[in-house]
Amino acid sequence: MPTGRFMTSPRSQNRQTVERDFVCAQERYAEWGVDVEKALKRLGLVAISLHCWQGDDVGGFENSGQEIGGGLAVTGNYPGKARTANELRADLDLAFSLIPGTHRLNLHASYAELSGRRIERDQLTPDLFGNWISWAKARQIGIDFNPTYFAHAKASDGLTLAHPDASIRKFWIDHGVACRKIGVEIGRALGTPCVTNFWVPDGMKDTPIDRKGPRLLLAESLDTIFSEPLDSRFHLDAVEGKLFGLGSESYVVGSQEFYLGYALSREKLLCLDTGHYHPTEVVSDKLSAVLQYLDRVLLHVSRGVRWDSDHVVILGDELEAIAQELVRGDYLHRVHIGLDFFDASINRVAAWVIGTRAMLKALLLALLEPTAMLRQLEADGDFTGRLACLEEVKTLPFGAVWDAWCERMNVPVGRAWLEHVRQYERSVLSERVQSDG
Ligand code: RNT
Ligand code: ZN
Repeated sequence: MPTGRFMTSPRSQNRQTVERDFVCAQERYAEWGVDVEKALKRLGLVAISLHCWQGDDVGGFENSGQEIGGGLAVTGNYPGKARTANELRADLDLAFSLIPGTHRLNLHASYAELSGRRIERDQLTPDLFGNWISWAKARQIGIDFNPTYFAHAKASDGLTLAHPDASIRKFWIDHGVACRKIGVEIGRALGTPCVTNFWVPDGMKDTPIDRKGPRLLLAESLDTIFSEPLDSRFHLDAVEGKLFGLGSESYVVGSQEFYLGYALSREKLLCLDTGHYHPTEVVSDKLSAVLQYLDRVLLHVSRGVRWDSDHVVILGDELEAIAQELVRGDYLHRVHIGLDFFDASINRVAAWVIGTRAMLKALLLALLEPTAMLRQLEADGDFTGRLACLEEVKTLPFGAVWDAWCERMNVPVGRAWLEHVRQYERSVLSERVQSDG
Protein backbone atom coordinates (compact mmCIF):
# COMPACT_ATOMS: atom_id res chain seq x y z
CA MET A 1 0.00 0.00 0.00
CA PRO A 2 1.42 3.37 -0.92
CA THR A 3 1.78 5.73 1.98
CA GLY A 4 0.50 9.28 1.90
CA ARG A 5 4.00 10.47 1.09
CA PHE A 6 4.19 8.37 -2.06
CA MET A 7 0.74 9.38 -3.17
CA THR A 8 1.78 13.03 -3.38
CA SER A 9 1.99 14.07 -7.02
CA PRO A 10 5.38 15.10 -8.39
CA ARG A 11 3.95 18.56 -8.96
CA SER A 12 3.03 19.17 -5.32
CA GLN A 13 6.27 17.55 -4.16
CA ASN A 14 8.01 20.08 -6.34
CA ARG A 15 5.94 22.82 -4.87
CA GLN A 16 6.99 21.87 -1.37
CA THR A 17 10.65 21.83 -2.35
CA VAL A 18 10.31 25.18 -4.07
CA GLU A 19 8.67 26.68 -0.99
CA ARG A 20 11.22 25.21 1.39
CA ASP A 21 14.13 26.50 -0.70
CA PHE A 22 12.46 29.89 -0.96
CA VAL A 23 12.22 30.26 2.79
CA CYS A 24 15.91 29.37 3.17
CA ALA A 25 16.85 31.79 0.40
CA GLN A 26 14.84 34.55 2.03
CA GLU A 27 16.85 34.06 5.22
CA ARG A 28 20.13 34.15 3.35
CA TYR A 29 19.17 37.38 1.58
CA ALA A 30 17.98 38.89 4.86
CA GLU A 31 21.50 38.41 6.21
CA TRP A 32 22.61 40.82 3.49
CA GLY A 33 19.79 43.24 4.30
CA VAL A 34 17.77 42.34 1.19
CA ASP A 35 13.97 42.20 1.33
CA VAL A 36 13.01 39.44 -1.12
CA GLU A 37 9.29 40.18 -1.08
CA LYS A 38 9.93 43.79 -1.98
CA ALA A 39 12.10 42.70 -4.90
CA LEU A 40 9.38 40.35 -6.17
CA LYS A 41 6.74 43.03 -5.87
CA ARG A 42 8.80 45.35 -8.07
CA LEU A 43 9.54 42.60 -10.57
CA GLY A 44 5.82 41.95 -10.94
CA LEU A 45 5.35 45.49 -12.29
CA VAL A 46 7.80 45.09 -15.16
CA ALA A 47 6.32 44.51 -18.60
CA ILE A 48 8.65 43.26 -21.32
CA SER A 49 7.60 43.88 -24.91
CA LEU A 50 7.84 40.60 -26.85
CA HIS A 51 8.72 41.17 -30.49
CA CYS A 52 6.27 39.51 -32.88
CA TRP A 53 9.00 39.06 -35.47
CA GLN A 54 10.78 36.22 -33.64
CA GLY A 55 7.73 34.08 -34.42
CA ASP A 56 8.05 34.09 -38.21
CA ASP A 57 11.59 35.19 -39.03
CA VAL A 58 10.54 38.83 -39.59
CA GLY A 59 8.26 37.64 -42.40
CA GLY A 60 5.06 39.58 -41.79
CA PHE A 61 1.81 38.98 -43.66
CA GLU A 62 2.06 41.12 -46.78
CA ASN A 63 2.97 38.12 -48.93
CA SER A 64 4.74 40.45 -51.31
CA GLY A 65 7.50 37.96 -52.05
CA GLN A 66 10.06 40.60 -51.07
CA GLU A 67 13.34 39.68 -49.44
CA ILE A 68 13.61 40.90 -45.87
CA GLY A 69 16.46 43.26 -46.86
CA GLY A 70 17.43 46.31 -44.87
CA GLY A 71 20.59 44.52 -43.80
CA LEU A 72 18.58 42.13 -41.67
CA ALA A 73 19.21 38.42 -42.07
CA VAL A 74 17.58 35.48 -40.36
CA THR A 75 19.39 32.17 -40.46
CA GLY A 76 17.98 28.71 -39.85
CA ASN A 77 14.92 26.84 -41.07
CA TYR A 78 13.52 25.19 -37.97
CA PRO A 79 10.10 23.78 -38.86
CA GLY A 80 6.84 25.26 -37.64
CA LYS A 81 7.13 28.94 -38.46
CA ALA A 82 3.84 30.85 -38.04
CA ARG A 83 2.24 31.42 -41.45
CA THR A 84 -0.74 33.50 -40.43
CA ALA A 85 -1.62 36.04 -37.76
CA ASN A 86 -3.78 33.45 -35.99
CA GLU A 87 -0.87 31.05 -35.84
CA LEU A 88 1.44 33.77 -34.60
CA ARG A 89 -1.05 34.73 -31.89
CA ALA A 90 -1.41 31.09 -30.82
CA ASP A 91 2.38 30.82 -30.58
CA LEU A 92 2.54 34.02 -28.56
CA ASP A 93 -0.19 32.75 -26.24
CA LEU A 94 1.94 29.72 -25.47
CA ALA A 95 5.04 31.85 -24.91
CA PHE A 96 3.17 34.24 -22.60
CA SER A 97 1.82 31.30 -20.60
CA LEU A 98 5.39 30.17 -19.84
CA ILE A 99 6.74 33.55 -18.75
CA PRO A 100 5.94 34.90 -15.28
CA GLY A 101 4.15 38.28 -15.20
CA THR A 102 2.08 40.39 -17.57
CA HIS A 103 3.95 41.52 -20.62
CA ARG A 104 3.37 43.33 -23.92
CA LEU A 105 3.51 42.67 -27.63
CA ASN A 106 5.76 44.55 -30.03
CA LEU A 107 4.19 44.60 -33.47
CA HIS A 108 5.62 45.60 -36.86
CA ALA A 109 3.51 47.33 -39.50
CA SER A 110 4.18 44.42 -41.89
CA TYR A 111 1.98 42.27 -39.62
CA ALA A 112 -1.17 44.06 -40.75
CA GLU A 113 -3.98 41.64 -41.62
CA LEU A 114 -4.76 42.55 -45.19
CA SER A 115 -7.09 39.59 -45.94
CA GLY A 116 -5.56 39.10 -49.36
CA ARG A 117 -5.88 42.75 -50.32
CA ARG A 118 -2.89 44.69 -51.53
CA ILE A 119 -2.69 47.74 -49.31
CA GLU A 120 0.41 49.87 -49.60
CA ARG A 121 2.34 50.82 -46.50
CA ASP A 122 1.56 54.50 -46.86
CA GLN A 123 -2.15 53.59 -46.72
CA LEU A 124 -2.18 51.44 -43.58
CA THR A 125 -4.98 52.14 -41.12
CA PRO A 126 -5.71 51.10 -37.52
CA ASP A 127 -8.54 48.73 -38.51
CA LEU A 128 -5.96 46.47 -40.21
CA PHE A 129 -4.65 45.79 -36.71
CA GLY A 130 -8.10 45.26 -35.22
CA ASN A 131 -7.57 41.56 -34.53
CA TRP A 132 -4.30 42.27 -32.77
CA ILE A 133 -5.97 44.93 -30.65
CA SER A 134 -8.90 42.66 -29.67
CA TRP A 135 -6.49 39.86 -28.88
CA ALA A 136 -4.43 42.14 -26.64
CA LYS A 137 -7.53 43.61 -25.01
CA ALA A 138 -8.81 40.14 -24.09
CA ARG A 139 -5.47 39.42 -22.46
CA GLN A 140 -5.16 42.86 -20.89
CA ILE A 141 -1.77 43.47 -22.41
CA GLY A 142 -0.35 46.52 -24.16
CA ILE A 143 1.03 46.72 -27.70
CA ASP A 144 4.01 48.65 -29.05
CA PHE A 145 4.44 49.38 -32.72
CA ASN A 146 7.05 49.78 -35.48
CA PRO A 147 6.85 51.14 -39.00
CA THR A 148 8.45 48.68 -41.44
CA TYR A 149 11.17 50.31 -43.52
CA PHE A 150 12.49 47.12 -45.14
CA ALA A 151 11.25 44.13 -47.16
CA HIS A 152 9.85 46.48 -49.78
CA ALA A 153 10.62 47.40 -53.39
CA LYS A 154 10.92 51.06 -52.43
CA ALA A 155 13.64 50.16 -49.91
CA SER A 156 15.57 47.79 -52.14
CA ASP A 157 18.52 50.15 -52.55
CA GLY A 158 18.82 50.45 -48.77
CA LEU A 159 17.52 54.01 -48.59
CA THR A 160 14.12 55.19 -47.33
CA LEU A 161 13.66 58.42 -45.34
CA ALA A 162 17.05 59.67 -46.57
CA HIS A 163 16.47 58.66 -50.19
CA PRO A 164 17.65 61.25 -52.73
CA ASP A 165 14.39 60.79 -54.65
CA ALA A 166 11.75 63.01 -53.04
CA SER A 167 8.87 60.78 -54.17
CA ILE A 168 10.38 57.77 -52.40
CA ARG A 169 11.01 59.83 -49.31
CA LYS A 170 7.40 60.99 -49.46
CA PHE A 171 6.15 57.40 -49.60
CA TRP A 172 8.13 56.52 -46.49
CA ILE A 173 7.15 59.71 -44.69
CA ASP A 174 3.52 58.81 -45.32
CA HIS A 175 4.20 55.33 -43.95
CA GLY A 176 5.58 56.90 -40.77
CA VAL A 177 2.57 59.20 -40.45
CA ALA A 178 0.20 56.25 -40.94
CA CYS A 179 2.06 54.22 -38.31
CA ARG A 180 1.83 56.94 -35.68
CA LYS A 181 -1.92 57.10 -36.30
CA ILE A 182 -2.10 53.35 -35.80
CA GLY A 183 0.10 53.57 -32.70
CA VAL A 184 -2.06 56.18 -31.02
CA GLU A 185 -5.22 54.17 -31.77
CA ILE A 186 -3.62 51.08 -30.27
CA GLY A 187 -2.67 53.05 -27.16
CA ARG A 188 -6.14 54.53 -26.82
CA ALA A 189 -7.85 51.18 -27.29
CA LEU A 190 -5.64 49.40 -24.78
CA GLY A 191 -5.30 52.23 -22.26
CA THR A 192 -1.51 52.10 -22.14
CA PRO A 193 0.87 54.18 -24.25
CA CYS A 194 2.04 52.50 -27.43
CA VAL A 195 5.73 53.10 -28.08
CA THR A 196 6.18 53.44 -31.83
CA ASN A 197 9.83 52.88 -32.68
CA PHE A 198 11.40 54.22 -35.87
CA TRP A 199 14.31 52.31 -37.29
CA VAL A 200 15.39 52.83 -40.90
CA PRO A 201 18.11 50.87 -42.68
CA ASP A 202 19.51 53.84 -44.63
CA GLY A 203 23.22 53.57 -45.24
CA MET A 204 25.94 52.67 -47.70
CA LYS A 205 28.03 49.61 -48.36
CA ASP A 206 31.02 51.64 -49.45
CA THR A 207 32.53 54.96 -48.49
CA PRO A 208 30.18 57.83 -49.29
CA ILE A 209 31.36 61.23 -50.43
CA ASP A 210 28.37 62.90 -48.85
CA ARG A 211 27.74 61.93 -45.24
CA LYS A 212 26.02 65.20 -44.44
CA GLY A 213 23.28 65.31 -47.07
CA PRO A 214 21.48 62.08 -46.13
CA ARG A 215 21.53 63.10 -42.46
CA LEU A 216 19.91 66.41 -43.29
CA LEU A 217 17.26 64.53 -45.27
CA LEU A 218 16.65 62.00 -42.49
CA ALA A 219 16.14 64.76 -39.92
CA GLU A 220 13.81 66.61 -42.29
CA SER A 221 11.76 63.46 -43.03
CA LEU A 222 11.46 62.60 -39.35
CA ASP A 223 10.42 66.15 -38.49
CA THR A 224 7.65 65.90 -41.08
CA ILE A 225 6.50 62.54 -39.72
CA PHE A 226 6.46 63.84 -36.14
CA SER A 227 4.83 67.16 -36.95
CA GLU A 228 1.47 66.14 -35.51
CA PRO A 229 1.60 66.12 -31.71
CA LEU A 230 0.07 63.00 -30.17
CA ASP A 231 -1.31 62.48 -26.67
CA SER A 232 1.49 60.98 -24.56
CA ARG A 233 -1.07 59.07 -22.48
CA PHE A 234 -1.56 56.88 -25.54
CA HIS A 235 1.53 57.23 -27.67
CA LEU A 236 5.30 57.72 -27.45
CA ASP A 237 7.77 58.08 -30.35
CA ALA A 238 11.15 56.36 -30.26
CA VAL A 239 14.12 56.47 -32.65
CA GLU A 240 16.71 53.71 -33.01
CA GLY A 241 20.26 54.11 -34.27
CA LYS A 242 22.75 51.54 -35.48
CA LEU A 243 26.46 51.24 -36.13
CA PHE A 244 26.39 49.15 -39.30
CA GLY A 245 24.40 46.46 -41.05
CA LEU A 246 24.78 44.07 -43.96
CA GLY A 247 25.09 46.40 -46.93
CA SER A 248 25.55 49.48 -44.74
CA GLU A 249 29.01 48.62 -43.48
CA SER A 250 30.63 51.96 -44.32
CA TYR A 251 27.94 54.41 -43.35
CA VAL A 252 24.65 54.42 -41.48
CA VAL A 253 22.68 57.64 -41.75
CA GLY A 254 20.90 57.14 -38.42
CA SER A 255 23.96 56.61 -36.25
CA GLN A 256 24.06 56.78 -32.45
CA GLU A 257 25.15 60.44 -32.45
CA PHE A 258 22.50 61.35 -34.99
CA TYR A 259 19.68 59.87 -32.92
CA LEU A 260 21.00 60.99 -29.56
CA GLY A 261 20.93 64.53 -30.86
CA TYR A 262 17.58 63.99 -32.52
CA ALA A 263 15.94 62.47 -29.45
CA LEU A 264 17.28 65.23 -27.21
CA SER A 265 16.30 68.11 -29.43
CA ARG A 266 12.86 66.71 -30.36
CA GLU A 267 12.02 65.13 -27.01
CA LYS A 268 11.73 61.60 -28.34
CA LEU A 269 12.64 58.32 -26.73
CA LEU A 270 16.05 57.02 -27.73
CA CYS A 271 16.04 53.32 -28.54
CA LEU A 272 19.25 51.58 -27.56
CA ASP A 273 19.59 48.18 -29.23
CA THR A 274 22.21 46.15 -27.39
CA GLY A 275 23.42 44.65 -30.66
CA HIS A 276 24.04 47.97 -32.41
CA TYR A 277 27.41 49.03 -31.06
CA HIS A 278 31.07 48.18 -31.27
CA PRO A 279 31.72 44.76 -29.72
CA THR A 280 33.29 46.18 -26.55
CA GLU A 281 30.89 49.09 -26.25
CA VAL A 282 28.05 48.39 -23.83
CA VAL A 283 24.55 49.77 -23.40
CA SER A 284 24.76 49.27 -19.62
CA ASP A 285 27.23 52.15 -19.44
CA LYS A 286 25.09 54.40 -21.64
CA LEU A 287 21.92 54.34 -19.54
CA SER A 288 23.00 56.67 -16.74
CA ALA A 289 24.53 58.99 -19.34
CA VAL A 290 21.54 59.38 -21.65
CA LEU A 291 18.97 59.31 -18.84
CA GLN A 292 20.56 62.47 -17.41
CA TYR A 293 19.09 64.30 -20.35
CA LEU A 294 16.33 62.14 -21.77
CA ASP A 295 13.05 61.49 -20.04
CA ARG A 296 12.63 57.98 -21.32
CA VAL A 297 14.55 55.33 -23.18
CA LEU A 298 13.49 52.26 -25.11
CA LEU A 299 15.69 49.18 -24.94
CA HIS A 300 15.96 46.60 -27.67
CA VAL A 301 17.53 43.79 -25.73
CA SER A 302 19.42 41.54 -28.08
CA ARG A 303 22.69 39.62 -28.03
CA GLY A 304 25.49 40.47 -30.37
CA VAL A 305 27.82 37.68 -31.42
CA ARG A 306 30.81 38.91 -33.44
CA TRP A 307 29.31 40.74 -36.42
CA ASP A 308 25.74 39.65 -35.81
CA SER A 309 23.39 41.52 -33.53
CA ASP A 310 20.38 39.31 -33.08
CA HIS A 311 21.02 36.14 -31.10
CA VAL A 312 18.54 34.99 -28.44
CA VAL A 313 19.07 36.84 -25.17
CA ILE A 314 20.69 34.85 -22.38
CA LEU A 315 21.58 35.61 -18.78
CA GLY A 316 25.10 36.88 -19.34
CA ASP A 317 27.33 39.62 -17.96
CA GLU A 318 25.98 42.45 -20.09
CA LEU A 319 22.33 41.57 -19.52
CA GLU A 320 23.02 41.50 -15.78
CA ALA A 321 24.85 44.81 -16.00
CA ILE A 322 21.93 46.43 -17.85
CA ALA A 323 19.47 45.23 -15.23
CA GLN A 324 21.76 46.44 -12.43
CA GLU A 325 21.92 49.89 -13.99
CA LEU A 326 18.12 50.02 -14.34
CA VAL A 327 17.64 49.10 -10.70
CA ARG A 328 20.56 50.96 -9.13
CA GLY A 329 19.68 54.15 -10.96
CA ASP A 330 15.95 53.79 -10.20
CA TYR A 331 15.23 53.93 -13.91
CA LEU A 332 12.74 51.10 -14.29
CA HIS A 333 9.77 53.46 -14.69
CA ARG A 334 11.60 55.48 -17.37
CA VAL A 335 12.84 52.60 -19.48
CA HIS A 336 10.65 50.57 -21.81
CA ILE A 337 12.12 47.11 -22.27
CA GLY A 338 11.63 45.38 -25.59
CA LEU A 339 13.37 42.35 -27.02
CA ASP A 340 14.88 42.23 -30.48
CA PHE A 341 16.37 39.03 -31.82
CA PHE A 342 15.51 36.51 -34.48
CA ASP A 343 16.73 32.96 -34.50
CA ALA A 344 15.21 30.48 -36.92
CA SER A 345 17.58 27.66 -36.00
CA ILE A 346 15.70 26.68 -32.82
CA ASN A 347 12.05 26.41 -31.83
CA ARG A 348 10.78 29.97 -32.20
CA VAL A 349 8.43 29.85 -29.21
CA ALA A 350 11.28 28.56 -27.06
CA ALA A 351 13.41 31.48 -28.26
CA TRP A 352 10.84 33.96 -26.90
CA VAL A 353 10.57 32.09 -23.62
CA ILE A 354 14.34 31.78 -23.15
CA GLY A 355 14.97 35.44 -23.97
CA THR A 356 12.17 36.87 -21.87
CA ARG A 357 12.84 34.63 -18.88
CA ALA A 358 16.51 35.64 -19.11
CA MET A 359 15.59 39.33 -19.06
CA LEU A 360 13.35 38.79 -16.03
CA LYS A 361 16.00 36.76 -14.25
CA ALA A 362 18.50 39.56 -14.79
CA LEU A 363 16.04 42.06 -13.33
CA LEU A 364 15.32 39.85 -10.34
CA LEU A 365 19.05 39.38 -9.71
CA ALA A 366 19.49 43.14 -9.78
CA LEU A 367 16.50 43.69 -7.48
CA LEU A 368 18.02 41.21 -5.02
CA GLU A 369 21.33 43.01 -4.89
CA PRO A 370 22.36 44.47 -1.52
CA THR A 371 22.91 47.76 -3.30
CA ALA A 372 22.82 50.05 -0.26
CA MET A 373 25.57 48.06 1.39
CA LEU A 374 27.73 47.96 -1.75
CA ARG A 375 27.21 51.69 -2.21
CA GLN A 376 28.40 52.32 1.33
CA LEU A 377 31.58 50.31 0.77
CA GLU A 378 32.23 52.36 -2.34
CA ALA A 379 31.52 55.64 -0.58
CA ASP A 380 33.95 54.62 2.16
CA GLY A 381 36.60 53.99 -0.46
CA ASP A 382 36.65 50.32 0.51
CA PHE A 383 37.13 48.92 -2.96
CA THR A 384 38.47 45.67 -1.54
CA GLY A 385 35.18 45.12 0.28
CA ARG A 386 33.19 46.17 -2.78
CA LEU A 387 34.87 43.61 -5.01
CA ALA A 388 34.81 40.88 -2.36
CA CYS A 389 31.09 41.35 -1.68
CA LEU A 390 30.16 41.63 -5.35
CA GLU A 391 31.73 38.22 -5.84
CA GLU A 392 30.03 36.67 -2.79
CA VAL A 393 26.63 38.01 -3.82
CA LYS A 394 26.91 36.03 -7.05
CA THR A 395 26.40 32.72 -5.25
CA LEU A 396 23.42 33.71 -3.10
CA PRO A 397 20.46 31.33 -3.76
CA PHE A 398 18.88 33.44 -6.47
CA GLY A 399 17.54 30.37 -8.29
CA ALA A 400 15.30 29.48 -5.35
CA VAL A 401 13.68 32.93 -5.48
CA TRP A 402 13.22 32.72 -9.24
CA ASP A 403 11.60 29.28 -8.98
CA ALA A 404 9.24 30.46 -6.25
CA TRP A 405 8.30 33.45 -8.40
CA CYS A 406 7.44 31.17 -11.35
CA GLU A 407 5.39 28.95 -9.05
CA ARG A 408 3.54 31.94 -7.63
CA MET A 409 2.85 33.35 -11.07
CA ASN A 410 1.52 29.98 -12.17
CA VAL A 411 4.09 29.26 -14.83
CA PRO A 412 6.32 26.18 -15.03
CA VAL A 413 9.29 26.05 -12.71
CA GLY A 414 12.75 25.41 -14.12
CA ARG A 415 12.99 23.47 -17.36
CA ALA A 416 9.41 22.21 -17.03
CA TRP A 417 8.33 24.90 -19.51
CA LEU A 418 10.27 23.15 -22.25
CA GLU A 419 7.96 20.15 -22.15
CA HIS A 420 5.00 22.43 -22.96
CA VAL A 421 6.86 23.75 -26.00
CA ARG A 422 7.82 20.24 -27.12
CA GLN A 423 4.23 19.10 -26.76
CA TYR A 424 3.06 22.07 -28.85
CA GLU A 425 5.72 21.31 -31.42
CA ARG A 426 4.44 17.76 -31.75
CA SER A 427 0.75 18.63 -31.88
CA VAL A 428 0.67 22.02 -33.63
CA LEU A 429 3.95 23.15 -35.19
CA SER A 430 4.67 19.85 -36.92
CA GLU A 431 1.40 20.23 -38.86
CA ARG A 432 2.51 23.49 -40.45
CA VAL A 433 3.72 22.93 -43.95
CA GLN A 434 5.85 25.77 -45.24
CA SER A 435 5.13 27.00 -48.74
CA ASP A 436 8.55 28.61 -49.01
CA GLY A 437 10.44 25.55 -47.85
C1 RNT B 1 17.45 46.50 -36.95
C2 RNT B 1 16.80 47.03 -35.72
C3 RNT B 1 15.30 46.91 -35.70
C4 RNT B 1 14.80 45.58 -36.23
C5 RNT B 1 13.33 45.37 -36.09
C6 RNT B 1 12.84 44.20 -36.85
O1 RNT B 1 18.81 46.45 -36.85
O2 RNT B 1 17.34 46.43 -34.60
O3 RNT B 1 14.85 47.15 -34.42
O4 RNT B 1 15.47 44.52 -35.65
O5 RNT B 1 12.66 46.52 -36.44
ZN1 ZN C 1 16.41 46.84 -32.71
